Amino acid sequence: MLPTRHSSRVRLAIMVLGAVCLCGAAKAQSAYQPSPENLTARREFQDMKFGMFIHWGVYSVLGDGEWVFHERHLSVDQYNRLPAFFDPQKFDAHTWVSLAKSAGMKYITITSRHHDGFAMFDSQVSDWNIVARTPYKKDPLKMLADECHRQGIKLFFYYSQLDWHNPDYYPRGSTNWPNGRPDHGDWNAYLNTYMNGQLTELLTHYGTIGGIWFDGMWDKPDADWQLEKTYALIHKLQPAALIIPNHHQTPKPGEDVQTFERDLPGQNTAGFNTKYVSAELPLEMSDTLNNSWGFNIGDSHYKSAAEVVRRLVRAAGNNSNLLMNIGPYPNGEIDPEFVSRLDAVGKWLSRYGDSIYGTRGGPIPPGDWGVTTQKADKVYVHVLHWGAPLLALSPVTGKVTAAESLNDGKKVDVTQSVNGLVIKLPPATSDETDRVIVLTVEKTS
Ligand code: JFZ
Repeated sequence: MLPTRHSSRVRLAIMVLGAVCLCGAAKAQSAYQPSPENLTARREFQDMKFGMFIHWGVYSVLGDGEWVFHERHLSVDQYNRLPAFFDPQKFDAHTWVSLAKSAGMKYITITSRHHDGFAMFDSQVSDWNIVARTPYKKDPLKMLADECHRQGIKLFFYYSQLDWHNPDYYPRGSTNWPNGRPDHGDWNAYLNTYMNGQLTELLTHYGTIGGIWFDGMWDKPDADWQLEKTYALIHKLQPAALIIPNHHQTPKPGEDVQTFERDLPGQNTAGFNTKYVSAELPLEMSDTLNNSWGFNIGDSHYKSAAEVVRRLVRAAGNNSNLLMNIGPYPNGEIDPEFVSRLDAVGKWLSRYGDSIYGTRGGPIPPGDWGVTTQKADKVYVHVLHWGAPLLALSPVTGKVTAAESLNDGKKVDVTQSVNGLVIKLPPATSDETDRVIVLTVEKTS
C-alpha cells in the first residue's frame, strides 16, 4: 500500500539522516584531542556533581531579570545610565563561597558578562565594565577567584557571546531591536579583539579557573563564530579549563562538557534542548532556585530544599551534574529564601553525599520511581517516588552481597534472580526526600 511504502521510506530517510548526524558528531569530537590535564579536569568535574550558578550584573539593580535591556527595549543610551546605580557594598566573596560550600556545592559558575555585554571584571579591552563605570570601582570576580582558591571551590566564568551593547556585534541576531547602535560593525573585531581579548583576561588574571561557560551563540546560529580559534586560545592559556557551551546542539570539536538548560540530559521539556546526549563528555544541567536567573523582585516561586535535592539526585542518576542558580541582590547580598534552602540541601548532602559525589549514573535505567548512582563496588538505589513496600528493578551484573539503608545503616532484604532485583523497602520517614539503599555488588570479572 502506498501510505505504508511512503512512511517506511520516510523512516529510512530519518534513520540515514540520524546516522549521518551521529557520525558527524562523533567525528567532530574525535578531531579534537583533549590534553591529559583536560581529561583529568573532566573527571573531577563529574565527581563534583553540584555547582552554584550566579547571575549578577548591572541588570540586578532593576530587579527584573537579566534580559531587562531587551524586554523593555531600552536604548543603549538609557542602559548606559544603569552602572551608576550598581554599588554592591554588601558583596563579600567569603560569604558567597562559604554559602556554596555549606550547600555542598563544589564549584561556582558566575556571569563574567551577560548579554548586555557589561564586564563584571576589570577589563582593558573596553571600559564597559564594573571598575570603569560603577561607583564600586572594584573587581568582584578577582575577590571571588581568590576566595574560591582559598576554600577549594572551582570557579567557572559564564561568558555571553551574544552582545546587545557592542556595535561590532554585527550583523545582529534574532534578539535584535533598534537600540541606537549603527547599522554597521566589524564582526572580526568583535570576535578577535573584544571577545578573545576578554577571554584572555579571564584566563590570565584570575589564577587557575575551572573553565568558560558560553551562552548566546543561538542568537546567530548561522554566523561564523570562529569557534576553533576561540577554543584553541582557551586550551592554550589553560589546558585544563573546560569549555561548556550552552548552545543546545550536539557537541563540537574543542568542547569539554555538554550542558542542558532546565532539563535532564536527553529531555526537552524546555523546548530548546537537543535530545542528543554525549556518551563521551561529562554532562551538566542548569536550573533555577526560583524561576529566574538574574535577581527578579517579583519572583517568589522558590523550589523547596526537598525539590532541589530530588533534582540533584535525578541529575546524578542521569550521569549529570546539577548547576543550581541564584540571582543575588544588586547590593551583593543573597536573598535569605535562597540561603535557607541551600543550607538545607547542604544538610542533606552531609548525610547522603556518599551516594552523590564521585558517582556516575547507575546500572539501572532511571524511572519515575527514582534513579541509581554507582561508585566502586556500590550501587546506590535512590527511591524518590514509590509507595509500595516492594520495588522490582531490572538486573544488574554481579552478585549483590549486601544491602542497607544509607539513612540508618539497617540491613535491607534484596532478592536477586535472572529477572532482576526485588528490594523490600524500609518505610519512608516523614522528613525523607529520598530513600537511599546501598547495594554492594561483587564484580564478576
Ligand atoms: C540563556 C540566557 O539567555 C539566560 O539569560 C540565562 O543566562 C540562561 C542560563 O541561558 O537562556 C537561554 C538560552 C537559549 C534560549 C533561551 C534561553 N533559546 O535558545 O531559546
